[in-house]
Amino acid sequence: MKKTLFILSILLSFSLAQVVMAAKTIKLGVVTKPGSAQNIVADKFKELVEKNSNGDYKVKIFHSKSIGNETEILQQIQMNTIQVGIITGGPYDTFTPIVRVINYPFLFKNSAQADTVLDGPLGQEILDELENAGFKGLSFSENGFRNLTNNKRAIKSDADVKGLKLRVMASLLHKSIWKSLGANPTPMPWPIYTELEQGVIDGQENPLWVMEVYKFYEIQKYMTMTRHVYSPHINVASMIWWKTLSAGDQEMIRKAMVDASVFQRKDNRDKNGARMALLKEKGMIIEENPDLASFRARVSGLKDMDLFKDPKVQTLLLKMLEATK
Ligand code: EAX
Repeated sequence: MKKTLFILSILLSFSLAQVVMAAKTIKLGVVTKPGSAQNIVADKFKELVEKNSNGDYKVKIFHSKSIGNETEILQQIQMNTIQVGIITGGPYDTFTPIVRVINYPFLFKNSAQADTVLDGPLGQEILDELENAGFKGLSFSENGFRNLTNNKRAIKSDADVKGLKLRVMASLLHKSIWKSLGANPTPMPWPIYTELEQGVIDGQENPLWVMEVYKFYEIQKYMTMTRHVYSPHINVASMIWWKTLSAGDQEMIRKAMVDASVFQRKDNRDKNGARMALLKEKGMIIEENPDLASFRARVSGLKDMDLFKDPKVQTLLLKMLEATK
């Protein structure tokens, strides 16, 4: 009897320990592959959380679409099967329409302005708003300013865009931007190498690091520095999970994500010079000074579209436009 009790108690404490350990594993989802902007944030976050919690928490990173595309990762975060995500701004569009505001074309003039606005009260309004969709908004890191690449022709002004088959993110705003510019946009989840290679689409738009890390220089001849949208990542936690954490753990985790974001933004920007050099060396034909006024003129009506009709969204957009004048 004593022996049975002894064995039982050992078994019990073992399984209890497992429950405790399992509860402390943070599953983190990104759609992109190691070396990508999202993964650099994820790696830093993992390092900081594991260090600052003295090993209480482990972060397990799921990348390269191993748990689905960005929309699917967001759905899993809502259900708390995944706790944390580093997700591009675009796909939030259907979950929390107010996020559209930061993807507005030609909104931010430069990185410093994007930091000031997103780290300030307007960025906080967006993070807070995410709670209504089941996400605890933690911070913004960056994909960066998006540029157009294609395989058809050099693009200098809006007229050259006409009829291009372009892949866009799962975002109604992104689709509307490219429709307004005369392209033929098709929403597709990431990644898109095969579609570009096979000519299902003529082009795509993304920040410089993507052309390097995903080797788009192998399959895209032309790039135009349009910088049409500043594309942040919005880093979130599952609201269901968040509510179970102590205030101390919440703050440790939030701070780790903020620090990882600040680290990654600088890292990304520091590398852009070398990336341009690499892409030229690989033979891409790069238009560095396109006629951006012609692009701007085409998208200027977007703020009056249905996408921004909701009074809350409209109000924030106007504040954003004012703050970035
Ligand atoms: O970072 O889907 C996209 O175009 C995103 O920019 C993607 O996450 C690459």
